[in-house]
Amino acid sequence: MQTAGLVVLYVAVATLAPVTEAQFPSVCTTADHLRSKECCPVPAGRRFTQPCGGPGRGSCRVIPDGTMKVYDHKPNWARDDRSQWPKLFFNRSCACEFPFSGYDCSKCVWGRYGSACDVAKTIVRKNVTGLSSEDRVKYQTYLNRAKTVVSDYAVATEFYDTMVNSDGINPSFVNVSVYDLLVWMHYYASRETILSPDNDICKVDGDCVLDMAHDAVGFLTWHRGYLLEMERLIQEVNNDPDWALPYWDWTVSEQCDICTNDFVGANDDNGNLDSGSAFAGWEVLCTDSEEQHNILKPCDPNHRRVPPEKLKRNPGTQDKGKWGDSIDELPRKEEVDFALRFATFDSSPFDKTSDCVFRNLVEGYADTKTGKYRPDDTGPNGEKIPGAHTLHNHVHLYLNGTMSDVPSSANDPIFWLHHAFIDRIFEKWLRKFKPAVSEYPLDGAPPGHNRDEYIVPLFPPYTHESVFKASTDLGYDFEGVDADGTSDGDEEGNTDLGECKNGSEAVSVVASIATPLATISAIAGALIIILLTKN
Ligand SMILES: *[C@@H]1O[C@H](CO)[C@@H](O)[C@H](O)[C@H]1NC(C)=O
Ligand SMILES: *[C@@H]1O[C@H](CO)[C@@H](O)[C@H](O)[C@H]1NC(C)=O
Ligand SMILES: *[C@@H]1O[C@H](CO)[C@@H](O)[C@H](O)[C@H]1NC(C)=O
Ligand SMILES: *[C@@H]1O[C@H](CO)[C@@H](O)[C@H](O)[C@H]1NC(C)=O
Ligand SMILES: [Cu+2]
Repeated sequence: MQTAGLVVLYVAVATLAPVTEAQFPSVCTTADHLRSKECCPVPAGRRFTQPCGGPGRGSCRVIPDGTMKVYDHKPNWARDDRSQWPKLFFNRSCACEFPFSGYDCSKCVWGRYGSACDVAKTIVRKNVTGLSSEDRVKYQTYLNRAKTVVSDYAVATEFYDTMVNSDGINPSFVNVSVYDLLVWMHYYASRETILSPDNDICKVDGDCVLDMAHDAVGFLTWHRGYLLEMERLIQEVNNDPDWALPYWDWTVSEQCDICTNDFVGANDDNGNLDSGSAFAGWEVLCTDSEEQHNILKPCDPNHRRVPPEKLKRNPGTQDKGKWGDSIDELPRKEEVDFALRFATFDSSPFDKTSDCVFRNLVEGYADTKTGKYRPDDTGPNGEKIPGAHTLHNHVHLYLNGTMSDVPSSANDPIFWLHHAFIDRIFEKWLRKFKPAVSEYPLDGAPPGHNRDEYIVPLFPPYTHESVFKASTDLGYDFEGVDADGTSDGDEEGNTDLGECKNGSEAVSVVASIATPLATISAIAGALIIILLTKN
């Protein structure tokens, strides 16, 4: 009886959640598919008989090259499964005709809905402060459902060369819940360790981890694509195509005003979520630990700790000596306004050391008084002087818990609300400066961050360039942002750029070429984020 009940429940849940987006569709994770390198499923439903739906919907094609950059100077590069994403695994996928999309062309492009994708709709991301209690509860129940409903994407738990080698083909994929899929994706992009940090190569050049989502120019576009996927998944799992991700304006309060049980949850002095809060029972995965980083494998989402590892959050309690005097309070609106004065999106070397550019200010390695990158320093008496941990990074650290380990931070449901606000700041910048696409570097950025490289690990693949445009072209808008990027309460006329002149001391971003120095700083950047998040 009990078994039958479970089966019925599973079927019901599976019907509720027909499709999801991300690593590889489960149907493509068989030995045959890995052998042929083709992932072109026939969409479900009687009317479809051909891969990708056939004429009028989509066809199977060779995946166009991203820039196909080869980072030969990085010894691990050839062994990184994400290099030339996704072509190590698959070189053919569905090309869908407008307005269709998805791995089998059964979905719609951003901004289109309905079974024929003929309903155009712009959803609006709203300020959490103004949400009705009904919408707050929705956030809790919708994410909780995603935490249990099984995704139709499976994730890899081994490196490719362990699965496909001279011994044959042994697919190593596992099914995961929709929410855990998202956590896995963020982790995979940020930190796929190929060699142990103790390995000699790592000791020599520090090149063990390449972050394809942070610490470089792709930070804003990577997270934009990721949030779009998340929003769509939550809509689908909950059968609510009108749902939009809310944003948390953390500048309105010095302390976390949404860390209460009627939203993301209160916590005790040890950083444990209140047992009466909506996410108190959640187990975290892919967290920073010996097992995950030294076993030389991608994160296995089914690897659980005993006792279970739960979400942690302890806002405002972070060590000031380590992170700076302002770390016990949230960033201020003046800092956001300062970043938004910078017309230059990014500059060579397009990483965490870039001075006087919008992206590095928002991401949080540049000082929001001077505009310049500021690393940790040592004072005259050997004391540590914390570097800049501003805006985006500041909020992650301030929350002091799961959110402070950046690679696994998407475990915490507050992640999405924080990043929706970061995306809103990005949107204000896009509407204010209306950049040409050439403002985004074609070359010279760290691996995975260049304009026409694919956003790892989204599948089917799409590029950074494809989301470097107004959100209204991607089917969503923000409450309170008008067409030229202004909103209520914006300062007028202030042109203070700290130590940066004319918006930038930077060279033009167009077609810059990576210098050896850039490479070194990219490596240093990757290392520093590990140190930063490992504490
Ligand atoms: C795709 O991969 C298959 C299997 O390895 C190979 O036979 C084929 O030549 C590849 N096609 C392209 C266009 O790279
Ligand atoms: C969000 O709402 C709060 C409270 O009404 C307000 O103070 C704040 O300015 C709003 N933020 C944005 C970005 O509109
Ligand atoms: C994942 O679930 C699908 C659908 O139930 C199933 O066909 C597939 O074999 C599962 N994959 C793995 C790796 O368990
Ligand atoms: C919070 O910050 C303190 C001081 O840096 C640290 O000791 C503690 O481990 C952090 N984490 C949590 C969950 O409180
Ligand atoms: Cu991130």
